[in-house]
Amino acid sequence: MTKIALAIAGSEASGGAGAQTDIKTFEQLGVFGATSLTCIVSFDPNNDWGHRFVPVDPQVIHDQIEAAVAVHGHIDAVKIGMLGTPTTINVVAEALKEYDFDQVIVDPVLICKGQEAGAALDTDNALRAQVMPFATMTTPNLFETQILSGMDEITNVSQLKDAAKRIHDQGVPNVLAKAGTLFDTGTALDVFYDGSTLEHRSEEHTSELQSPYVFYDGSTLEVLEVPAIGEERVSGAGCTLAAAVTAEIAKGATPLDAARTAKQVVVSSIEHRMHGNAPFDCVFQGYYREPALATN
Ligand code: PXL
Repeated sequence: MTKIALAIAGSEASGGAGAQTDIKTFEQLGVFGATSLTCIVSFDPNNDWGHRFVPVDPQVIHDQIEAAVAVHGHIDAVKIGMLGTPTTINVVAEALKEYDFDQVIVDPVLICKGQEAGAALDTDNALRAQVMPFATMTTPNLFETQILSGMDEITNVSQLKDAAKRIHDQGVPNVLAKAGTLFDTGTALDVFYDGSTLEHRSEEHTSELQSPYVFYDGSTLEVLEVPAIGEERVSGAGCTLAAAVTAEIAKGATPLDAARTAKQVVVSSIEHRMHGNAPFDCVFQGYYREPALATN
């Protein structure tokens, strides 16, 4: 039976990020997508592509979640994307309590280009206190990982592992902490941690970069790495990753397998990115094929 994922996320008009990206990613992975829009973002071409941000009325956010649940009866996994304001976080947290979803993947979008850093602090505190307790998995980028873990700096894999553990210890069962390309390793590098004890696999950081590979250091952490593509950061890569994780978990994948697949989806989305007039490109998920389908 077709699985259903609900994105509680912001609209981003260009289609390169936010809820639009979420639904496209769900669809590409064979999962039916529903949405509750939390805010409307439109980049401003006359102001350095800054974000024009309009929050959606809290009651309307609730109504959308109510409608999606009522229509489908059961939601297999929920993805939380950009919430934007403490008021929005409040209503979403209430809904998470009310509907008690089995799987809640939180992409803790703290700050977007064009948003005030001061506003991010309120959002950060509210997100951590009210939404994180419902997360079964979270996918913070490096900045968000630093904020959530409370660490002063994260400049290498060992610190990233430490940060992932700290976020896990705050109560999130599965953590995918993303450095992406920011460690200048020539790879996109993320750390997965679920607190479980896995069997020992390898002492060494082997360098098999054609597919995500497992680096296992005798503890319970896995480093997932794929080759970096291009020099520029591409809009929507983080949304795509979290949405792909959500779709895979909706289909019953383990969080670690979901993370591995999601990295491949992001690779394909970046390879097939859209070039336009903005100084950033937009990911496109439309060319990704699940391995089983790709051979047909
Ligand atoms: O990529 C983060 C993000 C998430 N959600 C919305 C956005 C953005 C970045 O632009 O606009 C709605």
